[in-house]
Amino acid sequence: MINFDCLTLFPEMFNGILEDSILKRAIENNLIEVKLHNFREFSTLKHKNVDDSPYGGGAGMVLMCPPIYDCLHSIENNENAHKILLTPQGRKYTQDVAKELSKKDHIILICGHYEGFDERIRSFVDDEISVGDYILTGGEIPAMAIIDSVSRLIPGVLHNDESAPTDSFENNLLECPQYTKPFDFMGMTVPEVLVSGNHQEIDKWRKEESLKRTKERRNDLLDKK
Ligand code: 4G0
Repeated sequence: MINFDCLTLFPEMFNGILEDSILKRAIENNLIEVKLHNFREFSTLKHKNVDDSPYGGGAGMVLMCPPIYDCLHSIENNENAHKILLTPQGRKYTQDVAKELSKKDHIILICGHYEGFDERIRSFVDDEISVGDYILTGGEIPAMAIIDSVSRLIPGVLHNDESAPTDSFENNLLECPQYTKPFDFMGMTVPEVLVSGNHQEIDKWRKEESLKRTKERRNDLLDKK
């Protein structure tokens, strides 16, 4: 069981992934728990502001410390949780990071908006993560990417043939081409080896195609091997 707590100004944004069949079932089966906390509720200011203009001047707004600090400390056992700030300046998120996080039992995700956080917020957390080199309007989509990718690594979350260990990236290789019925689609047929029944040949073909595809598209992954 992993417990996710998510600090966000837009908790409704998470409805989609939490109502999706796989994560919904994981929640129902007590394999994960996701709690959303709107830190605006912790603002003590008259208009419930959570941001202000930057010291030193300049455009944009900066998320202030007090609402995030108080929201964080309202979470039971927050001192033992792995606390993550979602920021374009964080360490880059990969399948290896997902695996590392899947071993935690309590993860707190802090989603910011605006132009960024008051620098002192960084001292509240254990980790800063970026899901890639691009800017979003908030940290919610990165938080959802983490909740989804970590949850599917928890034993029992995936059923069927979607078993995680054979996935791409698990072995730093892209998957080989895959085919299903019909055998002939508008003249495009399935490689004969796949219908040969020779499992040794099939395994060999898949390994070669996987390597070929990784070389063509993601040579950087081969350096990691
Ligand atoms: C903090 C994460 C948060 C600072 C968050 C923006 C992309 C990512 C945010 C900023 C995010 C990512 C300085 C623009 C919210 N966008 N790549 N937006 N700045 O993980």
